[in-house]
Amino acid sequence: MIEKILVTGSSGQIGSELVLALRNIYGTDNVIASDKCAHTGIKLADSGPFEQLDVTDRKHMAEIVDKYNVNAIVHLAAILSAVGEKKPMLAWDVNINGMINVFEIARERKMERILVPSSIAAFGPSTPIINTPQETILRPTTMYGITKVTGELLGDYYVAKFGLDIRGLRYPGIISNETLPGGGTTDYAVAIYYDAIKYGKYECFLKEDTMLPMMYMPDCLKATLDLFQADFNKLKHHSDFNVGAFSVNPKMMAESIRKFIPSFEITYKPDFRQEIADSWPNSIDDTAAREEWNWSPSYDLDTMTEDMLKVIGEKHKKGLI
Ligand code: NAD
Ligand code: AKB
Repeated sequence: MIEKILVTGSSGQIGSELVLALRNIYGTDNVIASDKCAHTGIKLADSGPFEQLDVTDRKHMAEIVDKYNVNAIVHLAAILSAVGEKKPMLAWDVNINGMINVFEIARERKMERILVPSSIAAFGPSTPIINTPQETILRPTTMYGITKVTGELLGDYYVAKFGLDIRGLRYPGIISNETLPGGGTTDYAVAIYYDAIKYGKYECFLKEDTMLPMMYMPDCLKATLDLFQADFNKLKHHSDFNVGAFSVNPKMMAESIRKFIPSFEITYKPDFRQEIADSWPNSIDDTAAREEWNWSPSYDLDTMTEDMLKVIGEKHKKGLI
């Protein structure tokens, strides 16, 4: 039975919302948030246990695990694609050594469950780009992607070799309005909404026709919690589930915003992130997730746009952004 969950990287885009969702299910005191950064990034009213933890420090991670009798870990701490290309050794160190620390501590203590996200970054230019299959070519050209493929393989190794319960899903670009993204290639899809509200215009760092799979945060939380709670005996895959919601390019996103802000303007100035985006799929086949744990998204582009503009608009009116 899951009793105490440690969440690493909890101050980030996903962790700051996932911790609250986990606390709603498992109880505030049973979900220990942790991040290298001292600030929690979590709404104060809902705050619970928080520990400052650098995941590359295995001794400190083990001390925190033992202090709280942690028996499950959701491992979110990572360096994402754009920062990873600027600092590849940092990406290797945090993503690989952080992950092996989690797996080894879990193995030594025979933990109940581990969840580690992978990404569409596990794919590369030689992967089929339309409706990318579950089982396919994994030859990424970014350091971030290399660490994600390694994580998937390591996760499956620990399942097969040590019988650990490890689960993971290949998130597409995640779009949200609580915490800003932490240095990825899909970050434009969040920035565009903030700039639409604040300035009525946006300069995009990707070309207008760069099609990528994306997902709104409520669906990301749903996918993560559904997989975390799925019956292990029904899973044929473990660390590498494709999950999709919708595919979009910057031009389509601008058109969606114009349905609510007709005067919105977009310009394009592609930078180094274009090459990263061009190496990733356009769309994802998530049949395995649908069959093995009933995955099904709720939001499409326009329903997400309406909600994003509403929430960010309210923040702007209150002077919070
Ligand atoms: P993020 O960059 O917003 O947050 C990551 C957090 O990790 C940050 O709060 C950072 O302070 C922390 N961190 C960095 N180095 C650390 C270290 N050494 N020790 C402890 N903490 C450290 O990332 P996110 O978007 O929340 O991503 C969470 C997970 O989901 C990652 O594994 C990421 O690869 C994956 N993912 C995210 C997306 C997305 O679009 N957000 C898409 C695919 C996969
Ligand atoms: C990034 O752009 O690096 C992330 C991801 C898709 O993994 N959002």
